[in-house]
Amino acid sequence: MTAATWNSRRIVKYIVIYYCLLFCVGLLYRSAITGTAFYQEITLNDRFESTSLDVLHRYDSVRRRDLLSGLKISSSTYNDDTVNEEYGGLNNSTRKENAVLLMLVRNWELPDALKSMRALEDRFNREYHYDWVFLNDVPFDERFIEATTMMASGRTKYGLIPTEDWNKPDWIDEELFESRLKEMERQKVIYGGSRSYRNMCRFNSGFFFRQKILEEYDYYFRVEPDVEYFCDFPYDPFEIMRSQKKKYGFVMTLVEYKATIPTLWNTVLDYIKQDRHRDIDKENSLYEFITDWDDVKTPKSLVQPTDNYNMCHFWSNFEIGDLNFFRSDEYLRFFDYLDRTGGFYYERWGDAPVHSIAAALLLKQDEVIHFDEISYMHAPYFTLPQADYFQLKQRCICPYKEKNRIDFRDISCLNRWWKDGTGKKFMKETYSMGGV
Ligand SMILES: Nc1nc2c(ncn2[C@@H]2O[C@H](COP(=O)(O)OP(=O)(O)OP(=O)(O)O)[C@@H](O)[C@H]2O)c(=O)[nH]1
Ligand SMILES: [Mg+2]
Repeated sequence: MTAATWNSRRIVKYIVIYYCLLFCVGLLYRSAITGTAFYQEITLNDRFESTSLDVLHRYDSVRRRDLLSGLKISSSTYNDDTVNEEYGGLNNSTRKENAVLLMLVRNWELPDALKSMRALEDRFNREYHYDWVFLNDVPFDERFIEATTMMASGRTKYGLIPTEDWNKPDWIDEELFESRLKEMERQKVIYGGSRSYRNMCRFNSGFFFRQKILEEYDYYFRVEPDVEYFCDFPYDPFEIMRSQKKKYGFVMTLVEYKATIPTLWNTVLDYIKQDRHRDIDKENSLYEFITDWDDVKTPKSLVQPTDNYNMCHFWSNFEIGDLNFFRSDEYLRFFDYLDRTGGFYYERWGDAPVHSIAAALLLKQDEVIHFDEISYMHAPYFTLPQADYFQLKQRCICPYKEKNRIDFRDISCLNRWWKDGTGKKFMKETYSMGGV
């Protein structure tokens, strides 16, 4: 054997040994990793299980599962009882208050109406079975009735709004109205050129509570199509309204577009003047909440103080109210005075500022409630309980970006509510001691 052959054999041998070693080290490394992973998996599983067991019954009392009486009909289920006509409905009801879930809606909004219903049923009503009332300015079609009935856990009723409660009154000057519509459209005021939107706002301001179908109820919860409730309700808000003698409840408060209500406040001031303290008691009402200009994190630049209304209002697409407040002579007098000016048509007064100003003038401070613990989304804004503890306890799922959470945005009036309403005691104390 030549020296060269011997050398090359040796090289081959070393290479083989090198790769064998590499393979063995690889094997050892892999089993070490999987061993650790396996070990980690076991301990993690244990930890998950014990955490899960730990919380399993922690919130039983607040989740009120004990009140669940059977499956609601809108659930996907194999339970034969759900097709039994005796099943569900009022016989099985745990509802306690004389209250109704109320939706003004158009037939073509059915998918969005179902979306809102599904969320409210799942998060609240499936445990209470409150009635649903649907209102429309044209008759509901069969599909709408069928699908909403199946989605509801309580009774469903459908009301056709009389034309005199919906349409523009005869005394509105047609020419003036036309020119205002065009002008507001040109100025790109939101819904500025819409006739039906004006009918809707006037109806929601002065006529919804007069509908025959609502006569039997004391409280209503307004629901719009395409809204969301993404945490469990921690209580029955109707029960809170009755037991705490509340007349108006809200979740969001923000500033209104000035362009939609240029003369509303002056009209309100005229009303206050002629009222001569009959209905309005500025001291004990929420007058301060809507006229206060202190800088409580709502930059003044957002709203020009051309008059002393600070534009704060409760966002009425969510509202829980006492129907008897709206039926009262005080409210009717207020609404009629505004209505006679034609502002619902010549401008585009929304039901939100109208309800809010009425509540602020005619109710006592503690008759309005901020439902702090209820989550809600109406595009583009949402709100949800602040504390992480409540978000967990109420099983919140919030898919939205924090920037659209209204409460701490510049346009929110929540800070003002905390100061001037029945909000946070510390805000009142801080301001009464001379500011922050
Ligand atoms: N029956 C009926 N309902 C209407 C009409 N216009 C609006 N509504 C309902 O009135 C409520 C308010 O209307 P929206 O279109 O949601 O008005 P908004 O909340 O100010 O604006 P967006 O939700 O941003 O469009 C909703 O429940 C609508 O379904 C209408 O012409 N007829
Ligand atoms: Mg809406």
